[in-house]
Amino acid sequence: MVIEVVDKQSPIPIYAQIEEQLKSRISEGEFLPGTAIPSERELTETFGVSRMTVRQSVTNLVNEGLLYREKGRGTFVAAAKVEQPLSGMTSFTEDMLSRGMEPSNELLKFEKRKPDKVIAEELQLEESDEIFFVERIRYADKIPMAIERTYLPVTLFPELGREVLIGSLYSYVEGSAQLKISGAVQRMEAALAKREDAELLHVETPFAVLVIERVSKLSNGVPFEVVRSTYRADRYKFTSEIQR
Ligand code: 16G
Repeated sequence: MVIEVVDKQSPIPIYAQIEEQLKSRISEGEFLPGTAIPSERELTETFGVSRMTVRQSVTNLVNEGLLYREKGRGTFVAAAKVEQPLSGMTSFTEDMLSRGMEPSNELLKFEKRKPDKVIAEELQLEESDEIFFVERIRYADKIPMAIERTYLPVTLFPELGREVLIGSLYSYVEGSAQLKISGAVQRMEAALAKREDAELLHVETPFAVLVIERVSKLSNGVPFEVVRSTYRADRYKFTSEIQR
């Protein structure tokens, strides 16, 4: 095994030096996603430091999302996060395909119902109108990435069926339904996953998520969907280009 050195005279704290070394071993591919890093005891020996120091370094990397712990099994290297630009209006299917990942969906609910007040307002409907409520778990390479709850006016998509929702909603809207999507307003906030959502995403609570709400419009200005998406914060980061 490589004997790692820490410089005890350096102004950089020892735990930070260990963090850096572990990070570069991850980025150089020595520790691959899904594989275990050496145990705390082994790291204590290789670095010649206290267990407390090693634990501090590992905890910082866990908090950064580079490593994850599994009870009784050890500490593992996390897969790199999906980096999602916030500029274009893309669909989940497009996003994953463009990264060479395989998208798939689990359709949990597909129901016709009356909208509540907020959804009715956002979709510019009456509370007596009907909407489709769709709940899907969205996977990339079979890993659950997000839970998506979508509200769609029935009048716009009278033919909508389960087979569509197992694939891409946007290709249906722009394909068979022959409608033109023009843009959306989005809000994003950080939250802790609700117990139900944590279970669906196969993660342990407390678990950080990013919640995005999107209200999307057609080219004629008519809102066609309200979507609330709960993304795993350990799998996603969002980027935006800004100008001054
Ligand atoms: C994205 C959109 C969502 C849209 C879905 C369609 C965000 C925050 N949300 O998840 O609004 O309904 O894509 O995806 O980006 P699909 O065409 O793959 O079904």
